[in-house]
Amino acid sequence: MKCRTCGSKAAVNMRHHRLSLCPDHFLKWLPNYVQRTIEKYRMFTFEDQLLVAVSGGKDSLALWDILQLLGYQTEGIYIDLGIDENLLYSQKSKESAAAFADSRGLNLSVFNVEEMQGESIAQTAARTKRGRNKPCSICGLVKRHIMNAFALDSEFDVLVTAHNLDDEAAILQSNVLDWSMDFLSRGYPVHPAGPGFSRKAKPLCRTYERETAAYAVLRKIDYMQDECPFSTESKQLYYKHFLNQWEDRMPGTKLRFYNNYIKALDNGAFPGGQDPGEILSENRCPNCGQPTQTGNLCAFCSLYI
Ligand code: Q46
Ligand code: ZN
Ligand code: ZN
Repeated sequence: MKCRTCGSKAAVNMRHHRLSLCPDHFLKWLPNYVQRTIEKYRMFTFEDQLLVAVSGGKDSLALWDILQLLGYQTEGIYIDLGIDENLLYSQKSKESAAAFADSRGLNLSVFNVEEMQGESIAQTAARTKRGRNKPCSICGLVKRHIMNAFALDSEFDVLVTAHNLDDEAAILQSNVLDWSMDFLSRGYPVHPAGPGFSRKAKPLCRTYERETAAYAVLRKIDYMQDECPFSTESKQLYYKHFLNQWEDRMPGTKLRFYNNYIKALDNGAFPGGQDPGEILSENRCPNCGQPTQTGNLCAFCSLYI
């Protein structure tokens, strides 16, 4: 297999794009592809201050690297979830994120959930009804709340997350199987800012996970390779498994599934959903001030009060 651009030996074969590239040309191609995605969905501009959510894994570090190369103004946020039983998952991933930031002279703000809330994610999951057997649901809620609050307080223009195409296709698959019209109506990869909510964007929404992995390896990024021990309990993994089988038989399945969904969204196929950034209610959570539909405690504060 040869590089389409220079004819030398290809290192990455992307059957979904009918494109094979050598390391040098792949490392040029992916940032350009991400830039085209940013422009296509009008995610942000070079004037915006971006806050990049980093986990220490391949996707978020590859994304931070790409945004820097493209010339965007970025800082990082890392949330220490305290998932350290057996694997020292949080400790090791924090070290990867911090080493990456240090090596490039970038700012990384670190938040420790246990220090802030008095207990780790695993402890909250074990104590609360909402989290029992579902630490990921607690974890997602806590991460979103802390990142959103920091992005607003520090006046970042956009909170950027590293969800890739495999993540987005799996979420979409789950929402389609449930016909969750509410979620389906707000699956766009960029969400406008609203009262109490930061603008959010997902520049890797059309990038396959194996592309970010190849990029991280070829760029010699020292990322955290272990998976969170709770990830095996996530439904997403199950959907990813099936999507991978379809992709194998029919290259491009995930990309078509996602792109055509976004086209359907643009054509008004899933109306009526309310973006969290568009909660126009005057009601505020009495503890943290975040907008809520009812004026009672928000979902995050309810976990701890
Ligand atoms: S960190 Fe948190 Fe993930 Fe671990 S507990 Fe689940 S959501 S799997 S991205
Ligand atoms: Zn080449
Ligand atoms: Zn609250």
